[in-house]
Parts: sequence; C-alpha cells; structure tokens
Amino acid sequence: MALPNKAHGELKCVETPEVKEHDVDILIVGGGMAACGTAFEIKKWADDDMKILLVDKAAMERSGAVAQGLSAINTYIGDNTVDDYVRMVRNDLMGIVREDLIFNLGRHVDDSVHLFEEWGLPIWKKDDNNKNLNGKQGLKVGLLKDGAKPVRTGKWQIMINGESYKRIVAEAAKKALGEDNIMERIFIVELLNDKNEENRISGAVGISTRENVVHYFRTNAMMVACGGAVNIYQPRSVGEGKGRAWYPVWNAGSTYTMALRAGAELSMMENRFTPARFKDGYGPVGAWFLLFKAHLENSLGENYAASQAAKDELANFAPYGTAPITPTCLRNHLMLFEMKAGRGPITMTTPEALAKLGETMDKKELKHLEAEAWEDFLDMTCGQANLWCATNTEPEKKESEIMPTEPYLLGSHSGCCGIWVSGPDEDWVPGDYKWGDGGKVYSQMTTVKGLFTAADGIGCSGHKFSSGSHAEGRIAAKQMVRWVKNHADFKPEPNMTAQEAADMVWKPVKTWFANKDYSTMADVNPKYCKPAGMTMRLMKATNEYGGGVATYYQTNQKALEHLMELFQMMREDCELLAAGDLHELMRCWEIFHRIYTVEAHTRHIMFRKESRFPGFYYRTDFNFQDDENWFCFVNSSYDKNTNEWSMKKVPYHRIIPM
Ligand code: SFD
Ligand code: AMP
Repeated sequence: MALPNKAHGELKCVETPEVKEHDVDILIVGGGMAACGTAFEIKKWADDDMKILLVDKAAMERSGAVAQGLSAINTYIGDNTVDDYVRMVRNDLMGIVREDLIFNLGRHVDDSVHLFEEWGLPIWKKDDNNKNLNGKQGLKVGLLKDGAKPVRTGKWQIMINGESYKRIVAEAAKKALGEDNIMERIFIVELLNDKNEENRISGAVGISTRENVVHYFRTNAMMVACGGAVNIYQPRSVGEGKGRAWYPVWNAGSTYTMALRAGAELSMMENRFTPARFKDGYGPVGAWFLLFKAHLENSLGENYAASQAAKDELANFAPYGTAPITPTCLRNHLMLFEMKAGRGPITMTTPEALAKLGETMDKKELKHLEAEAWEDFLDMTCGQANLWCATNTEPEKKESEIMPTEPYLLGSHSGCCGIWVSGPDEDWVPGDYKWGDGGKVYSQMTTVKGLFTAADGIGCSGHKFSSGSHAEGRIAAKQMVRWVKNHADFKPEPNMTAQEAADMVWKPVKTWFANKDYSTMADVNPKYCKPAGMTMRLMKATNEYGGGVATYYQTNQKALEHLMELFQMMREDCELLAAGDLHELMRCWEIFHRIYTVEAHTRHIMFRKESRFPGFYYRTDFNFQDDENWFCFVNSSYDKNTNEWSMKKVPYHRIIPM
C-alpha cells in the first residue's frame, strides 16, 4: 500500500534516518508494465515459501509510462506471423537488432493481450459488417482469444478504450502477488553486488519518499525494470509547460544507471527515440496516421513524404528506406529536411482526414468519429486534449502542428537502447546470444549473475510497447524462479553493509544539514547545489552539444568531447548535492541516474563513427551509414571502482531471413 503524504507538503528530512533491512529471494524493482507482468506470473512458478517483493517508486495503479492510459495496444500479432513481426522491428530499427529476443517476445505477447481483455480492458472489435465496436460493445462479438476480430489500425496495432489500462493491469498484478509483497513510494538508488562474487547481484538500497527511512534489501535474484530515461535533454516545453514531455517524466534512467553501475553491459545506447508528436501537447500521432489516415503537409501545402524528392532521399538508405513502411527515424529525417529548408511548420491534415472518412457516414456516425478523435488523447495524453480546447482547435476544422520532440532513451517503444541480455535457450539462438550459469541458460539475464531485466531495460529490440513489456516481465518471472531454485544455497552478502548503504544514500541530507544556515536562501548556497539547478545544467549541455533540438539533433566529435568534459564537472558537483526534504532527496538521485545514462548515450554516439539513425540524431562528421564497419552492436560497460568505461563492437547475426 502506498503510504499517505502526511506532511501536507514535502516531508522534511531528519539527519539520521531509520534503516530497515529486508531478506527476500526475488526483488522486483519497478511497478510498470514489465513489473506488473512479473508480479502476475511469478507465483505460478515459485515455491510457497519463496519470498518475493516488488518495490515501486510511485503507486502502481498510475506509475510509469501507462499512468495516463493508452488508446492503442501497438503489439498484437493476431493473424500475422512472428517472423514478420521480427522483420518489421528489424526494418524500423535500421537492421541491427537481436532477432532472438524479438521472436521470443512475439511468440508470447498475445497471451498478455488476452489477459488484459479478460481483466476488463475494453478492446475495439469489428462487427460482421466491418463496423467498429468500441467500449463494452466490443464484447458483443466475443473475446479476442476466441477469434473476435480487433480493430486494426496498422498491421500490428489494435485500438482500446484504455484510460484505466494501468489500473486494470496493476490490480491483477497486486492480486496475484499479494499486497503484503508490494512496497510503494520506495525509490531504489543503487544495486549491490555480492562481496564474495563481484559479478553477482545480491541486494539493493533505496529511500522511502513518504518516511525518513532507508530500505536495504538482500536478495538472490532481481529484476530491474524502471522504464526509460526522460528529461535528459532540454524539452521543447518552457515555463509553465515545462512538466510536459511525451514519455513519463518520472522515469529517470534508473534502469540503465543502476544496471551499469552493477557491472551490466549496455548495448545500442547510441540509439534514441525522437518522436514526432503534436506540438506542445506531445499527443502521439499513430492513430492519426493509421486509423484516421491523415498525412503531413509542409507550409506550401505539399504532402512532402509522397514526393519524388522524398523517395530519392529514402533511396539513400536502401533497403530500409524503400521498405513498405518507412522506418520511424527516416520519417523524422524527411520532416527535418522540410523544416531545415524553411518549409515548416509541418501540419497534420486532420480536417481533410476526418471529412474523407465521414463521406460514407451518417450524422450520428460522424459525431462518433469526432468523439474518437478526442478520445485518442483523453485516453492517453489528456494534456493534448486540453491544449486543443485552450487553442480553439476542433480537429475536424483546424489542422494541428507536428514536430519532432526532444530525444528520449528507451528500449520498448520505437527505440532500442538498453541492457545486453541473454536470449532464450533454443538451438536456433547463436552461442554468443545466450548465457547463464552452471551450464544453464537464463533468458533475459544481464551479464551480471542473478540480475534480470525487461521492456525498456532490454536493448536491441524495440516495438514491444505496453503488451510486449508485460510479456517480457512474465518471461523474466519464470527465469528468476528457475535461478533461485538452482541457487538455493546462495546466501546474499552485499558488498556494502546496511549502514554503509544508508550513509551513501543519505549523503545529500547530511550536506544540507551541515550547510543550510550558511545562506538565507535555501536554493543559493556556496557549499552545495540543488538537484533542480543540476537538471537544468544537464539539459542545457546535452541540448547544445549532444544533438538536442537546439542543433536539429546534430553533433560531432568536438561537441561530444566538450560534453564529456561538462559531464565530468557535473559528476564532481553531484558530490555536493543537498536535499532538505524527501522529494528533493529523490530528485538528487534521479539526476545522478540521468547523468550516467546520458553519458553512456554520449559515449556510444562517439564510438559509432557513422549516423545509423538519421532523423533521431546525426554525426555531422560521419553523416552517412557505413555498413562495412558498423553493421554491428556497440556494447559498453563501466567499472565503478576505477571509474573506467570500455566500449566494443559485437557481431550481429541474422536469424530470420529477409
Ligand atoms: O501512443 C522505479 N507506450 C505505448 N504502448 C502501447 O502499447 N500503445 C501505445 O499507444 C503507446 N504509446 C505511448 C506509450 C507510452 C506513453 C508514455 C505514451 C504513449 C504517452 C509505451 C508503453 O507504455 C511502454 O512501452 C511500457 O510502459 C514500458 O514498460 P516498462 O515496464 O519498461 O516501463 P514503465 O511502464 O514506464 O514502468 C517503469 C516503472 O519503474 C518505476 N521506477 N521504481 C523504483 N525505483 C526507481 N529508481 C524507479 N524508477 C522508476 C516507475 O514508477 C514505474 O512503475 S504511443 O506513443 O505509441
Ligand atoms: P506513435 O503514436 O507515433 O507512438 O505510434 C503508434 C504506432 O503506430 C507505432 O506502432 C508506430 O510504429 C506506428 N506508426 C506511427 N506513425 C506511423 C506512420 N506514419 N506509418 C506507419 N506506422 C506508424
């Protein structure tokens, strides 16, 4: 149960917190789509006496990316083949993906979607006359698992009434795992390795955001699934709109930083997702393109993406640019081309699209269509609907502007950065894609023994979305139970004692108490810095030198080297972060996580001497794709004892033929 906020404001920190210790067999870190999948699945495989605990920094009913709900499930295989799903993901991510991981997800994902429907999520269906049935109407033609036809927007996406999506999924997770095995409002700061075996997970330390308590965990296996990284680049939104971003602002790169610091190899961290979104409200575009069949126009009213010039440009990226669906980054590339040539703003032809669909509709059906256009945002990004109201935008009458946003780091949507994990134990999986311990392969285990991940955490395999993230959480559940059963004699001894770990996480509070009276204004003090200021510093630096919106996502060696120098100073100054209340203490650790994550991103961009994902980012000094030298993964690792990073190329293997 989430603890109530008794402070009526932020709870002030005390100088010395209480330290609570917990011994478990499996620790699930995060409470999002993946963790809900794990929580739902795990007890089916676990022995009765196995102690399993889930910790989420927020309250599971509304935590993570699905907090506001969603209006589509973007991965449902249905009548398609899993091989084709792999081909689609490979095409969208410019050819370099882990096909074993994508296939493994693809063969499991529909079962999660069927469960969501069973738990009460309304899924749109087609009736016998090919008309759309939404809400409860969808049930009239039966359940998906019994063969009812969903409303497909694209080949892989299906429409839902998803305002309560996360609540529904979290409720099932909580019921399955048991409320007593869930702790909410706990922010995990650092994972702990075992003192007897360095490359072995054995614990974690975190802080409560509702009590002056440090929580210290000992565990045999762990899943870290804390989503992607947001607010690492200057957002386009300013002033009072600053809290707006497309992906969830509370996901701060914890997954990548905590795994990296525990010794896990990361992969494809150079990849980022720079989504095209409705300007200022960050409303997603998928339903508008796929369901409402709208297109984009430049300021001259041209459908630039259908022009010969666009086709010629895409031909430079064959075969990816000539595929039936243009990869997401290249769709951005075309948009940026127009914007740089001075032919922006780019607008979505909403009135034309709705009018065309309405041609065959009566008045009532037309009203329903307009309601669906609003619901797309009310279900998922209600700020966009608010913005439409505030700007007198009726989509059937007025077009809306589309713009590429600031970059995000994630592994579950249209991006593929993340942690390097083992594939499934199948004979068709190449030897260097699978590993484990004691001669056994553990799917989705990182290169740290006993540490698993899923969803945004897993690199080299995007387009999982909400459903695939849940499915990967379930896969990890079974694997962690296997791990614990096969390592029943393991007694975790983390390489930090509870007191040492508590001292580490409470350091910003100590800094606050030691120096708070040095100046009269809490935020201005020569002896410390506050996380809010540090966040602005980070975002300014990445924006200007790391290929943010300021430079049309362009960067080069010199700019990256300068950024690395700035990171070094930020890291030094992070030693002086100060927190006066619990919220601020969490903010200190969030910025710490953000800096490491975006440093990994920067190092990868520096290492890969080509521009693999035009439209997401460009290296102006290597502004081409170089298949001969770079058709491979890039992996990195970090040693927190020596503060050394290492980078390497890792071969790609094609498993599913073109
Ligand atoms: O429209 C800590 N997503 C979409 N998926 C779809 O299926 N359909 C869509 O329509 C999608 N679109 C979309 C999507 C997301 C968002 C924000 C919008 C629109 C506006 C993507 C999915 O939501 C996404 O793929 C999954 O949710 C990823 O799952 P996961 O489990 O990797 O991340 P999470 O759900 O965000 O959960 C993270 C959890 O970690 C917690 N956490 N806990 C403890 N300690 C820490 N240090 C922590 N840090 C974070 C969080 O609280 C949370 O519980 S559309 O754009 O295409
Ligand atoms: P988005 O709303 O942009 O997050 O996209 C939702 C889904 O629609 C994802 O599966 C995207 O890959 C897909 N999608 C979005 N825009 C397009 C497009 N123009 N063409 C094809 N697929 C798209």
